[in-house]
Amino acid sequence: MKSFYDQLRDRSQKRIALLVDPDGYNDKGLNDLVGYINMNPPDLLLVGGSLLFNPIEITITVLKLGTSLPVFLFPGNCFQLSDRADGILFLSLISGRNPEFLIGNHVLAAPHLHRAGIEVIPTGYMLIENGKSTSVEYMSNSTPIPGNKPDIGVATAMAGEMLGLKSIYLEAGSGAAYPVAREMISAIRKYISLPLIVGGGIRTPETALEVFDAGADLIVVGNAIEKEPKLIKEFCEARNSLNK
Ligand code: 1GP
Repeated sequence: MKSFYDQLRDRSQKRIALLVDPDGYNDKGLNDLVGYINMNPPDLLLVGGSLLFNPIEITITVLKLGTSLPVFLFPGNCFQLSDRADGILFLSLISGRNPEFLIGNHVLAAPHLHRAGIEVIPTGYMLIENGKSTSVEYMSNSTPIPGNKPDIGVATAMAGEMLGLKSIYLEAGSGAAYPVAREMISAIRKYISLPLIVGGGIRTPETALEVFDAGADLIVVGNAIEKEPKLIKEFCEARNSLNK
């Protein structure tokens, strides 16, 4: 079977990841979500968050038992590891200058990932400023790239590709007022050949289409579906309209 990265590097297809925050769903909510996922499957399920109160294991187990989608870790720190996941977005926070999130947590995580044998996708994670402070900015103690400076975004993403990272994730922050600006996404798309992941503040299928059109290969939706799980259908229909 193809690894998820093999699928992602086929950039002829647009894809959707659903971010499932273990603190965002109760038992019933999570079971209902599984039902919606199976009716209209996204391409990937991500589990994690900047700061978690609930264990990720339960969320991962419910998603693995209830769906046939790949379940990947999207870890806010090295406490969010699990052998039960299919893989991990191994995030290096290249927009910041905090060594703990560039390499420190990775050293702690590496032996666990090696033993677990799950798929690892080395990902350059770039926080893009969007007008308000976000949890990820505070928790990572790093400064985002100014949203109106695509040149800094381009240079950072280029450096990530030159360093050998396998994908770039542009993050406006969960619950962001606006997604990453079109100018930033399209400027970066022009200069890198890696799969481009974009998340944060994507609340409607219309916005998803704009973000895809700007150059995203995979979009990540969290809050919007947490609030209204039925929206999965509309997001998937938007994706399908581009993959015909
Ligand atoms: C956050 O990019 C993800 O890490 C998703 O953000 O919750 O705003 O959709 P939202």
